[in-house]
Amino acid sequence: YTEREDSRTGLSVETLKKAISNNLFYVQAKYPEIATRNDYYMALAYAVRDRLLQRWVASVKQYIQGKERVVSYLSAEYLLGPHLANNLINLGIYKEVEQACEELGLNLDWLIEKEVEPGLGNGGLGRLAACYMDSLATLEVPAIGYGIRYQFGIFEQDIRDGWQVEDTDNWLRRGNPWEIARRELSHDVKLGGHIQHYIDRSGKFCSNWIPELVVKGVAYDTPILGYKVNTANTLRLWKSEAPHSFDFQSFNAGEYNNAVNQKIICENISKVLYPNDEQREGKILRLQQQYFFVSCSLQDMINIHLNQGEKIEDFDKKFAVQLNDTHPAIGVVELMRLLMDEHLLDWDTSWNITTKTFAYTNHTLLPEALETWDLELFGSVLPRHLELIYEINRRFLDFVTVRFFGDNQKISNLSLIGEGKRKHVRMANLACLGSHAINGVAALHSDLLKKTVLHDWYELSPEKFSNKTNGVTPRRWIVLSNPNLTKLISEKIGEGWIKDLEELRGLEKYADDPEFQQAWMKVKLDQKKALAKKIQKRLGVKVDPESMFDIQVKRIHEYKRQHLNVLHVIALYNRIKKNPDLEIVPRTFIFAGKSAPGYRKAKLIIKLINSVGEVVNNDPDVRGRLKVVFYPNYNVTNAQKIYPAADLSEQISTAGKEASGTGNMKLSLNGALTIGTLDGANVEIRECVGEENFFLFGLTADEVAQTKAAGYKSKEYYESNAVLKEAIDQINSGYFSHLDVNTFKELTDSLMYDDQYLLFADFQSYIEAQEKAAEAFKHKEMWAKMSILNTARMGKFSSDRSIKEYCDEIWKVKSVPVEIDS
Ligand code: 26V
Repeated sequence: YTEREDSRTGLSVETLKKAISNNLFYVQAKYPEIATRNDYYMALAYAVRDRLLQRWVASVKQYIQGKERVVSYLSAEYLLGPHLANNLINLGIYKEVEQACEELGLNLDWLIEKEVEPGLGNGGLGRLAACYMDSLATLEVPAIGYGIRYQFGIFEQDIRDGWQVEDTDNWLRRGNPWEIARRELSHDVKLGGHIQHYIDRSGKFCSNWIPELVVKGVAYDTPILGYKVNTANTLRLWKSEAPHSFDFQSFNAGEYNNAVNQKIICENISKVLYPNDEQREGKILRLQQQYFFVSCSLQDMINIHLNQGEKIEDFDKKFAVQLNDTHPAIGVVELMRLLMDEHLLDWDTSWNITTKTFAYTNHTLLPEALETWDLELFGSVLPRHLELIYEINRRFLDFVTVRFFGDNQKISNLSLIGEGKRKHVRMANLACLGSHAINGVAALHSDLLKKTVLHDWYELSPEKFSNKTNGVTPRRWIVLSNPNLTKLISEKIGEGWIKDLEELRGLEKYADDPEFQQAWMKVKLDQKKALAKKIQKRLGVKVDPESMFDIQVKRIHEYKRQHLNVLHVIALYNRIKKNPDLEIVPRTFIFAGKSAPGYRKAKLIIKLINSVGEVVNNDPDVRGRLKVVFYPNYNVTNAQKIYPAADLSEQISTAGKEASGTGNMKLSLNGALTIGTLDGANVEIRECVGEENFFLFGLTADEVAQTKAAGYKSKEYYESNAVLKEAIDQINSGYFSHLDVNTFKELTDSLMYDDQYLLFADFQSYIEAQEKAAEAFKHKEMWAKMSILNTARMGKFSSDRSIKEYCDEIWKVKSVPVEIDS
């Protein structure tokens, strides 16, 4: 051991103690008597960071020397969750740090809870990116994640008078010990302006983009460590700034205000995350964000490649670039521009490199979420790219016209430019054309892509299509969030499952063992007690840990049908009201999730949940047998506390609408049973855990389509189902809204006269499945067995499995173990 290694890399309790104390003094400039909780958090975080840096530098060094292909994951969102505890687990020093803290008179949990999580994503898509970064590092695959360092992440949700209220997420206000600002590493990004065309001396046709504005992107790196390996990959997020040069120009011209304005415009680009998932907003700033981070990232990759002494022609051999939905799809055109305008390659060479580089993952079938940009707006931000898109499209349509001669509908469907009221650029078409591989995120979703939104692309190039079912990282979603379950599992089958989740199958043989069942249910009960405590503290609602914890946590959206769940609550409540002595399985309904700020019906659903809760929770006839809780500000931190406490997992979207879902996986892994439709990954979860361990209900995706085609009238279901009718009438009567009959009108009207997500059609089937769940819950041994089997059979849904499939089938990359020289 050298001295440096000892104090900054050593992993013994003694060394860790010394490191924390040193950091308190030398980083925070404090001594114990005056140190705050945050000072101690920072002191510990920097001690952990030192240990990360050792691995990170070794990883970067190894990659620079090597010739291996690197994965470049382009995503506008990363929903990482808090770093500290995760890094302790992946470093394998949780116990040591716990003890070091104790000996310093500190409580580790208390410090862990101090961390403000980076909420740089909306929901499933951003969280998937985070799980994939974890798995890439754990599988020792060289990878860089590229994205945006939003100054403000997803808003914080508060509930006032039952309504969602948004507050800005100022996550950086106390500093961020997990990032390394690379001030020296930046790229310029042009925006707006016009194009000059000229012919150079050799007779070559050339373009010169004269921008209206140049923005500088500065790299901020966060090391992402794998589980008990030396690999630490890089998450490189770009912050937008004004370039150093221009304020001088304006100053000289005496245009002070102009200079300040320009600076603000530049800084605005990475200021805030757009909070609408699954809802398009044609905002110029959003397009600028997308182009900004994609251009920085591609310039960065080209730099890395050329700095290794490689030829630009070999770019696709160095990088496999994955487009996380269409948000970074402009990268297809940007790479063409960089190769042709900056590196002077010809068209065919450039196009060949581009299509070998990119692959595209689609994350939604909802037509309102498919990104398009108004052509005029697009041209005003990216004039050169619009030219290139015209040329890409011209060549493509020439080809397609021959291939599908006479089928004008198909040809116009495939065009990169959509006509209609206003012309628009279609980002999904651009992503498909510019990629060699296209995938959906669950078997059903990938299938539906081929049949519906991407049907014409499938007919054109069927060989590009595949499925990559999503997965989640067991490190964060079991080891970190459910330590008691982790301990119980490892006592039985060892620790191998943490890196090879299929090993959970070893639990199957204990599913009937009464002792194991009891231990299993004890862990569950303890988690429920912990959550009940939080609920009491946060909301002042007392819930019974022995009751069934019936949980629906996810973004609030009509297609996810939180209001169907509410209708079930009302049905149970009315049953009790009619017969207060009824034997009923006590339930605690827990909801959590954010609504897009401008999505009125989703906000009304939140209000409805809270209004029904207010009535049900306080009605003496209910005698506490039903409780309804809306847990505010659903984020990674809160999710980690909620999943382990779930008995029943609500996965009740309209079949054909949820691309995959990943909360469904986390809940089932933590021993919850699922009540769900045949949608997204539910289909595969049910196949794995066994149909007898899954409460299925509702129309299939095919039946949904048929029902709609046959002229679905929701009102008919309302007329013929007394329980449903009573619930809706009751909402409309003002029963849950202090007699105001208008509060929920927009919501109930849309159900009665439109109901595009078929709540009414699925209502009866849902109620029956809920009855089966209640019946099963009464039989404690049976429930325990089903719960154990759920966990035991969920091995497939590790993100390690997903990432292996991407590596083998799409990216063609291998693992590169990292050596640490000591
Ligand atoms: C779309 C937009 C539109 C413009 C404004 C900002 C914004 C942000 C995100 C999105 C895409 C949402 C798509 C998404 O999150 N899909 C989810 O992806 C999960 C991971 O594959 C999957 O499990 C969920 O089923 C799917 O809804």
